[in-house]
Amino acid sequence: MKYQRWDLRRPAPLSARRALESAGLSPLCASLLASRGLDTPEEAARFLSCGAQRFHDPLLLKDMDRAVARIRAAIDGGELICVYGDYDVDGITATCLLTEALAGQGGRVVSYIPDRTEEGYGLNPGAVARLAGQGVGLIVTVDCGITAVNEVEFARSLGVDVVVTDHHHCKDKLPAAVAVVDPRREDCPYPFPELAGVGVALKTAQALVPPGQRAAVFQRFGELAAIGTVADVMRLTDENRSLVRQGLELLGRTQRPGLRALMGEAGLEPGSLPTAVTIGYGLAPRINAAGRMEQAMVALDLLLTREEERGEALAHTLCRLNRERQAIELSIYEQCLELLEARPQLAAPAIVLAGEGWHQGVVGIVASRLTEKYSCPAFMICLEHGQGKGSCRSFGGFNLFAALEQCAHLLEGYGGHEMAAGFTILEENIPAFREAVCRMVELRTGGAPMEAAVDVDAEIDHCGQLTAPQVESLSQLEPFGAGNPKPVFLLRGACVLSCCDVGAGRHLKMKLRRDGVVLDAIFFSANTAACGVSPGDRLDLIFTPQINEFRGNRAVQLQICDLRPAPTRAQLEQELFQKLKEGGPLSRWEAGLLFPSRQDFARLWRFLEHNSVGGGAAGPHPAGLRPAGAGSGAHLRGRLDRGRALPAAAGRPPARRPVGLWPDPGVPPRDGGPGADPAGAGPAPPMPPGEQGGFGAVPPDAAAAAVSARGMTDFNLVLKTTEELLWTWPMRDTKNWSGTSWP
Ligand SMILES: [Mn+2]
Repeated sequence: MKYQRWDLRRPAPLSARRALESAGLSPLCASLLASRGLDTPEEAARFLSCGAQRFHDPLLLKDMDRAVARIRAAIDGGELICVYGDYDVDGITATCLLTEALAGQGGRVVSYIPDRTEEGYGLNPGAVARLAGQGVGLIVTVDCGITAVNEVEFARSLGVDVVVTDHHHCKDKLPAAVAVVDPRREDCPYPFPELAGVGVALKTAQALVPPGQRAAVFQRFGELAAIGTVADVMRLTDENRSLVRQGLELLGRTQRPGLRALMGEAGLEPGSLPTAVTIGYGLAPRINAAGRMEQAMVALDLLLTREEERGEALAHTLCRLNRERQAIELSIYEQCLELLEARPQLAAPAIVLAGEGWHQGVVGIVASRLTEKYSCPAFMICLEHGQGKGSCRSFGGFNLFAALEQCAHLLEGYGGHEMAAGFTILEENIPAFREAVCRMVELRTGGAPMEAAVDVDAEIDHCGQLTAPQVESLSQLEPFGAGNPKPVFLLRGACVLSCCDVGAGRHLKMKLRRDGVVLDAIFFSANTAACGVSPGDRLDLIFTPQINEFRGNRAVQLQICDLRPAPTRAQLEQELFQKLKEGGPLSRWEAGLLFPSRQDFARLWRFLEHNSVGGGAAGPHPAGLRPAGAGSGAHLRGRLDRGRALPAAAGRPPARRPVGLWPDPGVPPRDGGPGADPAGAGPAPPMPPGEQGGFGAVPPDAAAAAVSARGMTDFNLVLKTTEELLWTWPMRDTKNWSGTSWP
């Protein structure tokens, strides 16, 4: 098992799913969106829409008017402007974007990206002085600058104005720049604070032109904005969703030779449409490699160049740098594993490691890998001459920026986001820093180890839902990423028909069956031995459904995220009963499973009639059953009597059963019929072979038979479950009662 916890979202009410379906969404999409809280057609439509109307007015950004005025003046006055960026993908794309945009407006522009090792992140006095010496009159920052209070002051003293555009968290004091554009400023009225650095750069470029020309600016730079936004792991909702979705289309037909060559190197077939995954796993690591290996300008040149051959050569160089980066990363990662295995006390509650000679550019990725392996936040510090430069990655929602803020007295500097941040620290402060960080993590978790958890969107009621058109319909939710994760569904009790290892034993391939439907499944980076899976096993699994194209055949394939043995029916019923008692929500499938069958109920009824009527309690009681009269039996009887009496009183024939209360196994899901199924209880799940057919002959002790046939451990459980369900599920809705034969 990869995750200690599968967090199944609270199932959405059936009515919400129905409403989304009648608005034209497929049942699979509807169940996904509804369980993510987008449970009205209006909200779903607002989320899904990604047209131009989603772009907000750039002038809503605080200070944008001042930024535009100063940049305009520089362009008109022929001043030399420097676009000052950053060495990560967001920073590089932002630099390219604003450099081209200002040049396109007739500006004299140079670009500057600081060296990661020599200079570090953000504005620095050395660079400012050099730029001033080159005659730069205006520095426009992208993806940095929001904390550069002293550097902006210094630039002013040299007669250089600064316009800050950034998207990082603001500290108490803002730099005294001509303009400070940052959607995260508290006094910024912009409706969407989650833009990437490149998103803010795009907004600046758009603000420089009249409103009628802003769409054209997007056409020209949209692919850059999409790359930086995805690479910086921004939330892909609201404006970012539109920006990335449309930007990906532009990326597919980009005229930048470098990007085209890089997509080729990353294995994207010519003519196929890039996705957020293409960026996240194909383009971003290669562009990032340049900055990590102190050659960020290679990546900037790759984006800027208009020459085919040069684009190809630069793409080649980036791939080489990326391979070098991978080798260095592996060596540091292995050093860390060795250390953590030798001293396990260092691996919890937070990892804080420091080392000499570590490569500053790759420790952040090593930190990511450590958080995954050890399920806790990781802080990696590169030491040199008593000075440490750190990169950290979060786990389990621990807010890094807030943590660093609280440790500010131990740090020389810090900045970043909740999930990823950087800091500088003196070597002598590291022990105190480690202690402080560990205490903060412990405070958050209450001392318990952090668990690897995964959010599961919804449970599959019936595998008949997993058809190719249904699965294809999920693509309208793309692009997936932060804030809009890939759909993950839960399937319980799938039977393994066959399984084998593929890809040199690295991946597990299976054929599964449930509800009479056979499905292909693949579990990457897992095999039969590691999972202990063999044919005939019953599994619970979480997965993302995909379409697998093979020799022109399009078939549904489940890409498994995690799996575990399915509990036995008896275990499951106990578990579900507990959940029901505690007031937890039941999915359709769970309710179907828990509801006593019609036969169970009949036997129970007869048992109560024979043993409980009159309070005399004649006859033997099965183990644990309370004498009738005062116990649950009496409640149940009263409830059943009321239920029985109502339809008759309304002048109908005596009720047979409430629709949906005792779904017969094997009945297809009742997905039609508005108004039916008020309790949301679907059909009972199929019983595994061997557990079926226990209801044929009625033995003398019917109650005991019901117990053993359902696998319930004692009669009391049947009784209590029935009673609990009668009270919990809406039986009030008597209009659906029909038929005649109560037992
Ligand atoms: Mn950024």
